[in-house]
Amino acid sequence: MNNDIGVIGLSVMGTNLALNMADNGYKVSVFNRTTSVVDEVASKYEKLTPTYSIESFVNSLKKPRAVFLMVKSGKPVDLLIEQLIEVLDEGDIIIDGGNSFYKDTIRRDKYLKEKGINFLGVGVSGGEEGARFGPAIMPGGDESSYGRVKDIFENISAKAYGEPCCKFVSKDGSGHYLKMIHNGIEYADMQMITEIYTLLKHVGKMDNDEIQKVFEEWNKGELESYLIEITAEILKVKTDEGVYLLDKILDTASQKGTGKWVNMEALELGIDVSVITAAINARFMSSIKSERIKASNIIDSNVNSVSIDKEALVELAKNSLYVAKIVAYAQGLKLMVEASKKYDWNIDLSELVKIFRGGCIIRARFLNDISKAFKDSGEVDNLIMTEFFYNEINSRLKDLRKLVSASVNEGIPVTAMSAALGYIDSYRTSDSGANLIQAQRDYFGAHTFEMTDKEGHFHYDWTGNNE
Ligand code: NBP
Repeated sequence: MNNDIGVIGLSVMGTNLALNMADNGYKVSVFNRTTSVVDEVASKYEKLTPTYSIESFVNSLKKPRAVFLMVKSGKPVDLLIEQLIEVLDEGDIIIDGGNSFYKDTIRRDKYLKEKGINFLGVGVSGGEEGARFGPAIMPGGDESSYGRVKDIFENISAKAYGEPCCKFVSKDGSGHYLKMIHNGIEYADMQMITEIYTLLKHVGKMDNDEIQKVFEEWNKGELESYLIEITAEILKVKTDEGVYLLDKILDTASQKGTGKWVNMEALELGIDVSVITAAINARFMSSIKSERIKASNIIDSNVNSVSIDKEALVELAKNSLYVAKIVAYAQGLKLMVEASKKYDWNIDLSELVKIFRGGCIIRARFLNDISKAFKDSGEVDNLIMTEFFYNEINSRLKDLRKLVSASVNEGIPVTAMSAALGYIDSYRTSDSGANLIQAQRDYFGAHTFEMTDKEGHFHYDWTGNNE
């Protein structure tokens, strides 16, 4: 047998990716640790080649072999790599398409290089549907090995504006890093939409039907995105009893690891990703429902009621969401830029953001503007410093301010939107209060301070106790 590629891991993602590859004319071998799953898949889908051992799987592939792992991240990937090393030949390629932590990918890349095996760490986004009909793909690793699978990846990926949503990122862990950034932005986007929904409901006193129409309308303009689209869809659904399903769903949201990784990384690199952090914290808060119920009976809301006309509120919400969304993307992408400097990835963001235009959860019309803004601006420190986006922010920042202030007065938590406003205000402050922090540090720890009118580091005897 001389199959083009093999997929190990036949859960939701692996099976659908294998079928997507087969639909695109590739001959695909499949294997799964629990072999009854291979039987199930083989009985349903004749176009896949079932195999029942790692050896027969590997022998079914043409050389250099391309082995695509789509298994649970962490230990399973390392265990499979160990088994594969035994049976693969020099020059063969192992591809990890799961949600691996990028530091594991860097480690595995180095380890496999020593063994003569090539490795690609590939971010895949789009869930089950994306995997089956076109995901966004973020390949990282050895570029010449990528050449072996480039056509397969581009053909199975989503297409947007005539281009595949798949572009080579850079070496070692860069593809998984970009996927992690994608997930961080996804958390932020979901939270901000949720805050707007809550505001329209509680401050605007709008019912689901009215809110649904707002999101549907927004999806025709600059806010057009997958998450706005599905929100409009969700708001339509009624149960058999005729009540909105959304109103019956418990307000507790869980999470997996990638959001947490973004925060850990941001702390390590000293980058402010406050909107993403707020989104993750909001999920933590959501999960302590019983504590929240207790608190709601004890702590008064002390609101200052605000009266805003419904139409005006919708307009404020639209402009605010747009500005806050810019900040969320700016923060995530800034982290990517800093990581690129640290790991010498030399990435081109104007190209890489195009990956997100289709197939993935954060796909949005304004990614075209982001790509163009980076291209037009050359080297910029931050997305919000590109001419297109600072003009957009300047024309709508007042609305974000009004919306956040209305929410604060009404006692509605809009922690992600507030974080976006706080970020812009911090970023545009040329003269902050950090002089006091320098002074405090010097006071209690003799950490010294720098001055506005002199070069060097100084210490002052604040208490008069030092000799
Ligand atoms: P899961 O993440 O649930 O993993 C299940 C697969 O891992 C099964 O095929 C299972 O084999 C295999 N596996 C495990 Br668990 N331990 C193994 C081991 N020690 N050796 C070999 N195989 C082992 O599947 P998924 O939801 O399809 O996701 C696959 C990857 O894609 C994950 O990294 C996930 O984070 C990522 N991802 C998922 C989505 C999504 O929407 N689900 C989206 C994007 C990325 P078994 O049948 O023998 O237990």
